[in-house]
Amino acid sequence: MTIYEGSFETGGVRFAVVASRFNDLVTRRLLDGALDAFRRHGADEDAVDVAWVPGAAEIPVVAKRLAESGRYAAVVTVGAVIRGATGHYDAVVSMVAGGVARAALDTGVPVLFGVLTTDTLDQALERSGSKAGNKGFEVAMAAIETAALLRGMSS
Ligand code: INI
Repeated sequence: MTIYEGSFETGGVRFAVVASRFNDLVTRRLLDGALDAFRRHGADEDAVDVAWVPGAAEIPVVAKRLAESGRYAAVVTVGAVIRGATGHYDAVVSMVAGGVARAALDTGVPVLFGVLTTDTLDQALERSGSKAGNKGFEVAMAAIETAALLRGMSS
C-alpha cells in the first residue's frame, strides 16, 4: 500500500499570494498571516511573490496567470467579501470561489481559497488574526502541505 502525505517542509520551492485591496484592513492581516506561515516554515523571503488586485472578483484571473507560469508550487489567495449593505455579495462570492477552483483544476497547480465570506466586518476581523485565528496563515499551511504532497507523488 502506498500512502501519500504532505509535510510542512517548503523544500526550496516558490509560492505566490494574490491579495485583494477591497477591505484591506482585513486583507493586509490575512497577507501577513500567510507570509508568516511561509517564513516560519523555512521559505526565503525571495521565494514568495505577492500580487495585489482591486477586489476579490479579480483574484481568479491573476491566480491563474501565476499558476500557469510554472514558477510556483502553489498560489494562495486572500480576500474579504463582506455582505454589509452591498448587493454585490453573492455575485462576487460566486465569481471568486468558482474562479479559484477553476484556476487550480485548469493548471494542476494548487490554488488555495483564503477569501473570507462574512456577514460583518467584525466576523472578518475575528478570522484575520484575532479570536478565530488567521485564515491567511491557515491557507498558506495548506499550500505548503499540498505542494509537498504533489512533489512526493511525482518523485
Ligand atoms: N470586493 C471584495 O473583495 N469584497 C467585497 O466585499 C466587495 N463588495 O462588497 O462589493 C467587492 N466588490 C468588488 C469586486 O470584487 C470587484 O473588484 C468589482 O466588482 C470590479 O470587478
